[in-house]
Amino acid sequence: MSKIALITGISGQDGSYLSEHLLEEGFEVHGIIRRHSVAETQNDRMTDHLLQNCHFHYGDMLDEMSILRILKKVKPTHIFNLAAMSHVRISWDMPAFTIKTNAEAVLNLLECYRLEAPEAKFYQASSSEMFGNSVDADGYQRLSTPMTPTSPYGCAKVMAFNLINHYRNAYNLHACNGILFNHESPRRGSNFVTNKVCKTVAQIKRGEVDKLELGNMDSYRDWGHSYDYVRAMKLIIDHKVPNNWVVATGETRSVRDMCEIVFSYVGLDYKDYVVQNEKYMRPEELKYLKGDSVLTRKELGWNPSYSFETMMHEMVDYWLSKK
Ligand code: F7E
Repeated sequence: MSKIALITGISGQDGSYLSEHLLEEGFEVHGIIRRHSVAETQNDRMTDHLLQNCHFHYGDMLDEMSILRILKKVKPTHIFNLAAMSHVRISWDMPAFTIKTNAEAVLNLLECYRLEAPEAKFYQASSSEMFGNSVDADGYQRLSTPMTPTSPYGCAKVMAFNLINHYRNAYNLHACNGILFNHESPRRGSNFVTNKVCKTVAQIKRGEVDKLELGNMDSYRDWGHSYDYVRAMKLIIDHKVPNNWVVATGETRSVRDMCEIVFSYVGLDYKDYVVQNEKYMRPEELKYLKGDSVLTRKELGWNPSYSFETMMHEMVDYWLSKK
C-alpha cells in the first residue's frame, strides 16, 4: 500500500526535516502552505529537493473548508499536524489567535480526519510547554507530570493534547501525541533564543554589532535537534498502539550556560556582550524543563544523534558561513 503523508506546517523547521525523512522512507509527501505576501520568503526552508519532490496545497488551519478539500483530495495515510503559532512570548500579544490556531483548529482538523480519513494515522505536535512549572521530585517531566501551563501557547497545546486523547478513545482512531521538548537547528526561526544567540555571535565576530539583548537568562531548557526529533515523530505515529510519548534529551541547561558555550566556541566571553532588555521578558516564565524520554527510547528504539554541543556548533557555523 502506498504511504501518503499530509503535513500541516510543512514550511516550518520540523516540516522541512520531516519531509526529507519521509521522502527517504518512500512516502508521497503533501504539505499545506499559507499564502505569504512576500513570495520570495515563502519557501525559505524548502530545499530544491523538497520543492521538486513534495506536493504543496494552499490552505489555512483557520479555513476549515480548505482543510476538508485537501484531505478529500490527498487521501493521506499519515497526517502530521505541525502547524501552530509556535512562539511562546508572542502568544501573549495574540492570545485569541493562538488559541484559535493551536487548539480550535486542531478540533476542526480532527473532525475532518474522523469524517474523511478515519483509517489514517494522526500525529499531534504536543509540547513540553504544557507542563508549565510542574516538575516531578526527581527533577524531570514525564507523561504523569501534571500539566499547569504558564502561557496562552501552553494552554492551547493542553487543549489540543486532550482533544487527541479524546478522539482516540471516543472514535477508536489512531491518534497520537508527541510531547516534544525544545528542538533547534540552523532552520530554527532566529527569534527563538538558541538561533538568536548563534546569529548574533556571528554578527559580533564579523564586527557588525557589538551587543546581544536577551530576556531571562536563568530559565532552563532541554534542547535537542529537530533532525532527531522528526525521526521520533515517525516512530510514534507508526507504533502499533496509538499513544502519547515524550521526546527529550534528558539534559537541561540555562540560557546563560548556552550563551557561555556558544560565545566560547568563537573565542569570546558572553559577559562582554550580553545585556538584558525587559522587552524580552515574559509575563509568566516557565523556569525549568528536563524531559524523561526513557520509555520512548526503550519502546520505540529512538536515540538522538546530536549532542547539545554538536548542535550548537552546527548552528554557529551556519551563521558564520552566511555573509
Ligand atoms: O525561549 C528565554 C525565554 O523562545 C527559551 C517553542 O518551540 O519550545 C519553544 O518555546 C527560553 C525562555 O523557546 C530570550 O524566556 C531569554 O525561557 O527559544 P524560546 P520556548 O519559549 O521554550 C517549546 C517546547 C515549544 O513548544 C515552542 O513552540 O529563553 N529567553 N532571552 C529568550 N527567548 C527568546 N525567544 N528571545 C530572547 O531574547
